[in-house]
Amino acid sequence: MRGSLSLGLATSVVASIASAQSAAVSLGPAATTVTTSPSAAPPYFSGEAVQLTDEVLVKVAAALKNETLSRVFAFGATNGTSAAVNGSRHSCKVLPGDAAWPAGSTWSIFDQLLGGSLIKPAPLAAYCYPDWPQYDADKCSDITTDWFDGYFQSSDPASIMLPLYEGRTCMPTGYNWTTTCTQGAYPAYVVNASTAAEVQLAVNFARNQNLRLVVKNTGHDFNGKASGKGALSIWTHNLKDKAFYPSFEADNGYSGPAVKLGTGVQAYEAYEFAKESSVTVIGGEGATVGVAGGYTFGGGHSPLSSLYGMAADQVLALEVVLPDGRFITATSKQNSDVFWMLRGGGGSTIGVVTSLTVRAYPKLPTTTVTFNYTISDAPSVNAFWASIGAYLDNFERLVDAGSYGYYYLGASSLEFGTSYAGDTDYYFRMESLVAPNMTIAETKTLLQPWYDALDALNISYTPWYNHADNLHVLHTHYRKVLTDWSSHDVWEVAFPLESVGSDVVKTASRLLPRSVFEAEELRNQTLLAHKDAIEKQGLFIAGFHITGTGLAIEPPTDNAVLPAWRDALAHVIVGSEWNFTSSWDTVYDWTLFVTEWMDVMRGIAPDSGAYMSEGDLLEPNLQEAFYGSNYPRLYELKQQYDPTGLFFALTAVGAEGWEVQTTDPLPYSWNNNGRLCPK
Ligand SMILES: Cc1cc2nc3c(=O)[nH]c(=O)nc-3n(C[C@H](O)[C@H](O)[C@H](O)COP(=O)(O)OP(=O)(O)OC[C@H]3O[C@@H](n4cnc5c(N)ncnc54)[C@H](O)[C@@H]3O)c2cc1C
Ligand SMILES: *[C@@H]1O[C@H](CO)[C@@H](O)[C@H](O)[C@H]1NC(C)=O
Ligand SMILES: *[C@@H]1O[C@H](CO)[C@@H](O)[C@H](O)[C@H]1NC(C)=O
Ligand SMILES: *[C@@H]1O[C@H](CO)[C@@H](O)[C@H](O)[C@H]1NC(C)=O
Ligand SMILES: *[C@@H]1O[C@H](CO)[C@@H](O)[C@H](O)[C@H]1NC(C)=O
Ligand SMILES: *[C@@H]1O[C@H](CO)[C@@H](O)[C@H](O)[C@H]1NC(C)=O
Ligand SMILES: *[C@@H]1O[C@H](CO)[C@@H](O)[C@H](O)[C@H]1NC(C)=O
Ligand SMILES: *[C@@H]1O[C@H](CO)[C@@H](O)[C@H](O)[C@H]1NC(C)=O
Ligand SMILES: *[C@@H]1O[C@H](CO)[C@@H](O)[C@H](O)[C@H]1NC(C)=O
Ligand SMILES: *[C@@H]1O[C@H](CO)[C@@H](O)[C@H](O)[C@H]1NC(C)=O
Ligand SMILES: CC(=O)N[C@H]1CO[C@H](CO)[C@@H](O)[C@@H]1O
Repeated sequence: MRGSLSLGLATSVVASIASAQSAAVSLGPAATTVTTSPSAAPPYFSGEAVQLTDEVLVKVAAALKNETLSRVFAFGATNGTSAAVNGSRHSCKVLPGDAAWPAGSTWSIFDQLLGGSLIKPAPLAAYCYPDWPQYDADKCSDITTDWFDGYFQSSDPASIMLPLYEGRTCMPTGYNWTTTCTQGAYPAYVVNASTAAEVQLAVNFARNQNLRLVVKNTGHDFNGKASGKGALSIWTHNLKDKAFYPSFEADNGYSGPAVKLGTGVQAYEAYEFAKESSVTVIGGEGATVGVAGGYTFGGGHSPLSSLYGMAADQVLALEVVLPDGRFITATSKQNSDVFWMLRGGGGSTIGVVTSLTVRAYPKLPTTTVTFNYTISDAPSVNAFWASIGAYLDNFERLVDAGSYGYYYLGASSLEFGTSYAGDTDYYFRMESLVAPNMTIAETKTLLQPWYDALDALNISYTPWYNHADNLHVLHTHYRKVLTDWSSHDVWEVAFPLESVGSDVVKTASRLLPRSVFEAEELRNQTLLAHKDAIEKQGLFIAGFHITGTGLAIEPPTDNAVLPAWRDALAHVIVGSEWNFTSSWDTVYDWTLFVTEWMDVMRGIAPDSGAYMSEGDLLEPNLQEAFYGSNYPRLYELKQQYDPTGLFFALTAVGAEGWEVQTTDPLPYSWNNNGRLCPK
């Protein structure tokens, strides 16, 4: 909707505003450029210096000459005052078509105050449907080809990586189970944010108009948390600034190298930047994940976690737009409760983060190992399963040496997923074992006891080793255009791009603590659980040997990371799968099935928990499993800072007070395709 702009974004204040009700006149962006810098945090990025203030809103009001309309953009009552809490009443969020839905002229004024960054998104696959104005057979063919590519999905304003949770309402040709395409839980409007002011304005507008608000960064969330029917979405993808500080003094006493990242920075970009700066930053294995977004807020596990801990442990400062619309800096000394909550308590809770500053580590030489074998590489089914037991027997040693392993187990294929009950083509794949700070020779020594066990079982396997002087990246994605393979960064060889965009998978997960691996009986039960899932149930497993307490770093005690991470040696994701033509009945059955089957893992580790960012929407006692002993404080802060319930996402803090009145034949809150109402 750019084009109605009369003033550029650089303009410092709303100026030359005539009556907004007269159609011929355009407003400028409602923003001022501040010249101050936050204290104890790096300077604002240029977009962060462009802010919405009381003074700006006074000018907006003067231009609008309409008290009612001006109030639509006003800041909320200051957080945490009891008056605000007492004054708030939760009610259903409005949907397009409701009498209370903002008029077209109001959306237009909103767009002008944003400087033209409002988008009315169509589902990405609308190109495939003749009844949509977007219909275009060539583009349909392109998006069908690219559908499972995380780069492609993350660059769309509204699309999410797990369309099951928007209601699978508009799948591309070949992956569609109906002949129709509808908006589903893709948002009604998207703010393509490039300044703090735009985020503040969107927060105020959504709160004052009682709209459902979502924040989409990349859309990777396992439960589709970046979607919502009829929502206004804040799209943070283009907040891509980066800065390196060789020696940064943080409020928590840390002194050393740090990197400041706009929240839209994805893992591959953070790694490239770290490599250029000759440092290491902590991020996940998925190249397109929002490393400065939901990933870090939910805790964030990394191939370096067994050495340096969780991503949330690395954060030194945050810039945040709170639910009342105010833009603040959060550190261990300023707004420390916001700082605590956003390091492990999850995204979509008490604000929209525009950037974070994280500690950086020296360049680290690293070895990776990849190998696989199938049932045909084993002399017998028993030998195959004994080999999996041999891996579990080595978990404690492997983690205690600072290594990380990402494995797949299933039937039918070497691919992630694709298991069906009855298939017997069992496979094990060590997608990537990462041995930071080790040579290939040291890594072989570390793995020798495991190899000895595989050899004794006559399993045939061929490990592929890579070593580089740094962990970072030029990702697989660039393989298409790169011809020079001499610089073997670990990431590009060890972490092929994972496929996204599927609506045929449902997962659940469990963290297994050290005590499980120290007791032979529990280790045996863990092996039997793996075996049962694959052999009998038609499930698949994607698991990790990993811990949240790094060898080299004491974890901070003042963040909201799920405590179960600290003592974990394994994070095991179990999934069920159906196919592109499956009915809702099938989806229902398999969705519930994996939740129920997970009782086996819950029974093995009853006092542990599950990782909220790769967890089960239907997890029993979800608050305890995902947040542990932090939950009461998280809940209290959520109520204090967000008394009107502006921020909502399935499974997020406070979500249990709401329900999504799903229009699909599923129980409420099984996806985002319905009206959001208080429960
Ligand atoms: C292929 C793949 C690989 C993965 N690999 C890993 C891994 O190695 N380690 C790991 O720990 N996890 C991993 N994950 C899980 C990942 O951490 C979560 O999906 C996480 O939610 C992604 O955050 P995002 O910002 O990229 O995604 P989004 O879906 O856009 O956001 C996730 C949640 O955070 C909120 N959010 C995002 N940005 C902001 C912001 N700026 N302010 C406020 N709220 C915000 C969103 O509203 C949403 O609720 C992976 C997921 C996938 C699909
Ligand atoms: C002021 O704005 C409100 C909300 O947009 C609108 O309903 C009302 O008609 C406006 N009043 C005048 C006098 O234009
Ligand atoms: C909040 O409301 C309750 C009940 O109406 C009242 O007892 C209490 O005094 C109010 N608190 C404040 C600070 O206004
Ligand atoms: C998928 O959509 C196409 C139109 O793009 C349609 O021709 C086809 O019948 C649909 N498939 C199913 C199973 O509904
Ligand atoms: C979003 O805004 C950025 C500028 O920040 C611009 O480059 C991009 O084209 C916009 N995207 C869409 C889909 O409008
Ligand atoms: C890496 O190894 C070197 C030499 O063995 C050691 O001095 C250093 O502390 C290690 N670094 C980390 C982060 O473990
Ligand atoms: C492995 O192979 C050797 C030689 O082929 C054989 O003697 C041994 O019994 C086999 N062991 C297992 C566990 O299959
Ligand atoms: C599996 O391992 C074999 C070597 O043992 C290798 O040739 C093959 O490419 C591997 N497959 C995958 C999918 O990595
Ligand atoms: C564990 O399993 C092994 C192999 O099946 C068996 O020999 C052992 O007795 C079991 N241990 C316990 C404590 O159940
Ligand atoms: C999809 O799954 C259904 C059962 O849910 C099955 O009947 C059908 O054959 C499967 N289709 C394909 C293409 O595998
Ligand atoms: C940013 C901000 O206004 N934070 C305040 C929120 O409310 C708490 C408690 O009332 C204050 O301590 C914070 O300073």
